Amino acid sequence: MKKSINIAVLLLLITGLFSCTGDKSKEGNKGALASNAAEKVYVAPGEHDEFYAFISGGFSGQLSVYGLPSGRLFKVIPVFSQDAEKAYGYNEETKPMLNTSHGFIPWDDSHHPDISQTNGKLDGRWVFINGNNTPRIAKIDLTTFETTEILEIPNSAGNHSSSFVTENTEYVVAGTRFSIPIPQQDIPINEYKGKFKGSLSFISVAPEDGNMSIKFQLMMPGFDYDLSHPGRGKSHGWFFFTTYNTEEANSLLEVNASQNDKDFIAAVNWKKIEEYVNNGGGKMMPANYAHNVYSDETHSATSTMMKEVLVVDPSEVPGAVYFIPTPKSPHGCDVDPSGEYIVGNGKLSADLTVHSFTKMLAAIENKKFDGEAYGIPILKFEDVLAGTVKQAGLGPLHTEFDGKGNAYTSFFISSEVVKWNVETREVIDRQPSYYSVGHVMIPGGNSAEPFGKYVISMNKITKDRYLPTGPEVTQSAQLYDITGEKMELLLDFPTIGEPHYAAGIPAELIKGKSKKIFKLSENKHKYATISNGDARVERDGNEVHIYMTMIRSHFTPDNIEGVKVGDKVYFHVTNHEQDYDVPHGVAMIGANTSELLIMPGQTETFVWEPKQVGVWPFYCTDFCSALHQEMQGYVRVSPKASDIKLSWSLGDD
Ligand code: K7E
Ligand code: CUA
Repeated sequence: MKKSINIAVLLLLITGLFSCTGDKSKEGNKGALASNAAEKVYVAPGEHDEFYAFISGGFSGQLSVYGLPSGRLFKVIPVFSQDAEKAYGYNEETKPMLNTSHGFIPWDDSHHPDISQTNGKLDGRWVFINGNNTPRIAKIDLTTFETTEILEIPNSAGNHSSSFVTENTEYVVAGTRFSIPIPQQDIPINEYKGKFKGSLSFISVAPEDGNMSIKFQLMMPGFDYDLSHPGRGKSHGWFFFTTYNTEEANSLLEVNASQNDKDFIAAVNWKKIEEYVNNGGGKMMPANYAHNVYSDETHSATSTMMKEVLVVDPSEVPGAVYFIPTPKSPHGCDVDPSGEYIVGNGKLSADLTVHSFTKMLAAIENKKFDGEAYGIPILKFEDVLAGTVKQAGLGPLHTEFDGKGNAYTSFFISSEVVKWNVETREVIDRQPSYYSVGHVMIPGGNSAEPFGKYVISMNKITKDRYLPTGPEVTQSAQLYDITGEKMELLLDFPTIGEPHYAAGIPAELIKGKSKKIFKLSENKHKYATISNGDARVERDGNEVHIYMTMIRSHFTPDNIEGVKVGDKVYFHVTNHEQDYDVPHGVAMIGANTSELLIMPGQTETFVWEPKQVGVWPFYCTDFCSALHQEMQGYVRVSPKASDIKLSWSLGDD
């Protein structure tokens, strides 16, 4: 008896040990732990996720919306790139959104979404995101999840230290990555040093409607401005920017911009500059940049070219800008929820540098400077330093906070997320990421009140994590539970484009405000057809305007004659449905554009230039009812010289 008990205990121990070592060797993604993790990310069919995550689409130029913890993709919001699925940038209404001083630019590289705030807390009204390539800032309305405003940034190039908001969304900030001649001019590249400048733009956001306009641009020395974050709480009124290439090299930066042991974090007292500007400071400079606004009333965008911008020379505003030396080409620049600590992650450093806002103010007060750069005082490293996190990992990039006194830093080279205590700067935990993490994100992590339940890492490389799909494999995010002392990896999920930063928010804060339909009675589109009796076709020279309506399951009209080869045919189509989730689509054979996907109560337009005589069909592209396949029509196209009169009909009328 005694013997058999011992054997049973031994068996238990052995199996226990086996499962334990088994778990370790497979990084805890199999067996009992996996089912525990599965439970934590499982959102039962019909149930809702706890958080929305807005993940940048990187080189797709878009913004994707995921649910957390499930990792389910809800929507890809077109921002800077044309999207045939939603007709964004293809229909006449949204083409102006992609207008710039370089003309129609149908693509960009989007990196950093940030959600609007009130009193340092997420308010869930808008998401802002930057376009790096042709510098732009976009605003997405969180009642419709649609891009409603895009502002081009003049005097900027590689708009990377963007788009971060101050604690009452007073400003969304956009900083240039590349310095350039300002104004642009034809000069030798090797005259970079001293002649090129970097601009930091402060874009005011109107409290009621969110309208963006550039309040001022700060003309900074010719460094590269990499990332930025606002002060908050005690440091509200300040903004911090990491710089690299303080060497001001213009070639082989890999070597030439890694000479200085320390670059800078630029600390900008924007309140001081705001005051200076409000009192008439700064200079108006000629410029040319697009301001594009979409209206939910007219369902159309307009593009206006702006002709000047207010620029400020920081050396003319004493006390407005200081440089804080920060080791080794810092990338991330992150401020903790209290506003006291500014973390600079030197890409080439093993240690993390944590600066103290209080010490910075004291050093400024005592005028303890270590020289200046282009008239901007340089503080002493030791005077501002709160401390370092020693040997935390390799290749630190970005830091996010959980609101419970902990920070989470991503390490690109050692491919891990490291948790450390903000006050003591001791490392608490480290978990591998698969592989080579860029940003990390905690919902509300860039606010005074983070929701420290999950962190997601956004990874650059996936290799063996998914089924192979040829040479190009998906980018990926990973979800970790951070409610305990140790982080726990719960889930991998693929992302669109290259995910850089993301912004997360509790679903409760926005889901109740989500728009369900557009009221037909409030449709102010110039070409809307509100009543079926007004459906018609009009000719104006070689332009033909079709005023069409759609409802389950027909178009009015659906037979059109009298169109000729060489005409420019505008389909202005209004969806008469007033029920949630009943869009109709419309597509025309041979149209050199995308389909339209029209929401209830909305009007959209596409242009068709028929090139061949015949009778050509159009149809609804969205399976809208049992008789969706019957939702179709014809346009008769006659020769150019034909005298067939315009006519239109539906059924027998
Ligand atoms: Cu580190 Cu563009 Cu924020 Cu990517 S950036 S990772
Ligand atoms: Cu309307 Cu299908």
